[in-house]
Amino acid sequence: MTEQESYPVPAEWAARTQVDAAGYASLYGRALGDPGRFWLEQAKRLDWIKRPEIAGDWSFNEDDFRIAWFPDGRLNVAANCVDRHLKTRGDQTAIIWEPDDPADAARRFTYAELHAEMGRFANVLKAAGVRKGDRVTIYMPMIPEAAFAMLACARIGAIHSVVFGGFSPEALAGRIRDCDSSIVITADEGRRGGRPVPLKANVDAAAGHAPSLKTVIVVKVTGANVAMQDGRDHWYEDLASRAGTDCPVEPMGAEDPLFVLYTSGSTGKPKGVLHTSGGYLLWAALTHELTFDYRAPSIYWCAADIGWVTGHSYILYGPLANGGTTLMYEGVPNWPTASRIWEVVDRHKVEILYTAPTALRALMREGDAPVQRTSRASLKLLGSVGEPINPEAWRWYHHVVGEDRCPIIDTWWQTETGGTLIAPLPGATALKPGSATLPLPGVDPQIVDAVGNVLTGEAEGNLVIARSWPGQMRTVWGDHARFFQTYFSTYKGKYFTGDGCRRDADGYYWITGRVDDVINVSGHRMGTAEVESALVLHPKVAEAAVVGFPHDIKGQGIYAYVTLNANEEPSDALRKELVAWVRTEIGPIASPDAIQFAPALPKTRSGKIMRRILRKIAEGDTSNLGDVSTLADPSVVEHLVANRAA
Ligand code: 6R9
Repeated sequence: MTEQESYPVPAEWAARTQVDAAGYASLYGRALGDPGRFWLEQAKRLDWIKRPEIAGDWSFNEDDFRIAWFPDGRLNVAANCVDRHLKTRGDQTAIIWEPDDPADAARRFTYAELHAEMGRFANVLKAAGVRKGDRVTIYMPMIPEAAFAMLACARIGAIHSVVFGGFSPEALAGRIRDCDSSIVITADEGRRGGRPVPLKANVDAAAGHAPSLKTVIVVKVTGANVAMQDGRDHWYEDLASRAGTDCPVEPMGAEDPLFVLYTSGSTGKPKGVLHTSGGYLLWAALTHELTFDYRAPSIYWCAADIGWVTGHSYILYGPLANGGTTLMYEGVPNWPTASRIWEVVDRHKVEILYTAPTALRALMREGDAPVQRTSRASLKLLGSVGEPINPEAWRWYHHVVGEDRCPIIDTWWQTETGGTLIAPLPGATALKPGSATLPLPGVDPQIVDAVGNVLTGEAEGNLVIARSWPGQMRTVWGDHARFFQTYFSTYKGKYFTGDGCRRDADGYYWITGRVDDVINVSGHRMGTAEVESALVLHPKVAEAAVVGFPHDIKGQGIYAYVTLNANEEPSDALRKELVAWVRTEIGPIASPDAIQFAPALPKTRSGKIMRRILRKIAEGDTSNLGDVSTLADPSVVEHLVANRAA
């Protein structure tokens, strides 16, 4: 339906872009045509201690399975993100920090200041006994010290494992144990939406279940009175006052690990996704430049948390590798008011804003007025990441937020991919609301059916990537067999993304959601995202989540959880209206069999709807809902169970 709706590249973008449509076609062709040459050429965008002579060395086959990029190269990631800019950009702002409370002052760090802070933190870590290859767990709020700590690890060759500050002590302990880290960097408390987050207390609670933990470094943020255990806990301030700012760079192999990041536990035990140094940094830098047409020192804001891969690649590594100015925001999108994001945009003259559909839908629910009371004149480009963006949210983002002048860059990628794989380029690609559009240079997507036949032309099936790219994860920490098993055993010789996907007549890719979310109704395959998109088009609906449930005649029926806009009341009449609405939007095949009105949906702290729980409730199997501890608000589940649609 939306396939026909296309937004051409605006004239001013076509005129000033670094990569136009012909440029994209040429890059794409060269990257797949002569990858060795293309990638060695691209590698020049980094500063190498020893320049690589080998590009990719990989095989996705079981008998010679390996993934390496630039394996003979040596570099240091932190030196690439900071030191090399000192000569040309020493006085340029590297990081703008916007506090939770708008009444507090923002902070700015130039590249020279960032260099000193990173060096100081690195010396503190060294004095605490951290060596190359050691794992350092970072459990911090969104404060500049989180960035200093990550860069400090990279500088001395330690492997950081950032754990999102919203995770429970139990989840934190599991992640400390899994990578056997002996040190945690945290804060007394975090601040989000005007409320304190008891980070240090959570570390104390985790410590009992994490025997490897020997040292805790605590950054003072709120000054709350926290317990400090003698010999184990140290104030960062005290250690830093004894540390110098000069710290030599550790030369690293391109394939030495940079970080481990645990993927959100929607299914099973979280996996420690491992990324290495050279290929990852190159991919973060290249994709950040291409998808946002980024040119330093443009003010750029990725409103993710550093605890997610989006924060790693697109708050820190990509923008800094490109000599950019990156904004770090401590707070949440809707506090103190629904205008906050736009006020931050105005305050810092943000040109590029990158956020998630879930945040947009929440703000959309509050109407246009909170947006319209702000200027947003500085905005040039709007990005989206994390889930399929439903066309209604896309249009709102484009029309209300961007006033029809900012391209919407919908970036499809995963923790595993290190950076974006499928996305439009603002000066090259016509946009279609809801489509991540076309693959980036070097990315070779294929759509396969259930048994692995490659489907050509217009097609719908499972999304696989047929070749390695530099930013690909290298292993699951401590479990290489699981790495192969999870991603390379389903379709031989290919990386399986776990996502469903459709390619339209123009070759555009439309991610339909995780394939475990695909439902089969009377033999017809349907993306849950498709039904959800239809539901949220209804003027009274704020958000919807759709799952399959066993149905005697159809095989699977459609069960929809619907959150209404503020001030709307659930009723049987509205339920009927929504069923009829979906029938007209998609067709009778998509008619929901059950609609449950839900004041809120169960979401992980990164904003992903936990469908596993929704499926169980829909199936009436509520006796064992499994682990709900990673939910942002576990009480949502009780309400859903009590109000199950019959
Ligand atoms: C970066 C990130 C990965 C999963 C991925 C897919 C979904 C992310 C998307 C998208 C449609 C987009 N996803 N971006 N789906 N369009 N633009 O979110 O990583 O947390 O590992 O999640 O998120 O289902 O497989 P991660």
